[in-house]
Amino acid sequence: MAARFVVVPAWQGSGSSRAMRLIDGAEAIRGDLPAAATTVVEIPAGAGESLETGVHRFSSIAVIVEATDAALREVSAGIGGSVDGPSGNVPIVIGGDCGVEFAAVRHALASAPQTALVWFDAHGDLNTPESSPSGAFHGMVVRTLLGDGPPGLAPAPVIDPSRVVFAGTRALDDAEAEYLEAGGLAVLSPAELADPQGLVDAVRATGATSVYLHVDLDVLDPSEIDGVAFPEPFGVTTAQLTAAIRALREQFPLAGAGITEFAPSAPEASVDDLPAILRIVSALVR
Ligand SMILES: [Mn+2]
Repeated sequence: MAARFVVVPAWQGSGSSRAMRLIDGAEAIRGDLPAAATTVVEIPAGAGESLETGVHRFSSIAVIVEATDAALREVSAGIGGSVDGPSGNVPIVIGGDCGVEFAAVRHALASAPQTALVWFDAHGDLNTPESSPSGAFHGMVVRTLLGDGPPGLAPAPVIDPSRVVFAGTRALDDAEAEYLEAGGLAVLSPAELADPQGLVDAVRATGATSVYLHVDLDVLDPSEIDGVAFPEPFGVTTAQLTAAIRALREQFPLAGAGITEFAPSAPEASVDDLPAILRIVSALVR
């Protein structure tokens, strides 16, 4: 597999008052990636306006979606170098907040509609603009991909709920929990990831022929990573996460992947977390 990195230092989708730390996080990861295989997407400097969508900073988010989409098209077309060669590139998106995954998953589904979306995340990101307590787009990404997002962010195609597998998810808003239960979506707790076979079986049961792997770093236990804005206790270890990624990659071709939500308290603080993050990168591309 030829991987190419698309760095999207977006912060406008985050509900954190310290969202701009995500810019430092993206830059810190970028610094350890091979420059010849990395594209950086330019992000609007401004916060943007909601434009009555119910999504905080929607105007900037829409611009970021289009800029990311353009970069992904170039990468998939084989323009520019990659880790292993010039063509057949699989984009690995580096956030930024989880909102960057909307364009990335949409792009993957457009060429590989039989893809399962594995959402390694402490959170469900299943709010609608109406149900969201914060108005932050990063909490609406999966629901937007399922077709219930703000007007103007249309997935093409909509992903079927039976193709979504949540992994390590342990913090849901009430409306998200109701939606999950009513829709029968697959959820594996952190404890259920101790043996990766359960996750492989869950993805196999979707009938998918490829996988998109979303990693919000808050899927990790807070003892494993400092630089996340929304830490949740009782997460997975880095070793469990990378073992799960490798087990999935042995069974399914990778349609795309993303690593999101790295928000170190200061640029120099990123060194503590980068070894774990680079182990995850390595599991995704090697
Ligand atoms: Mn999260």
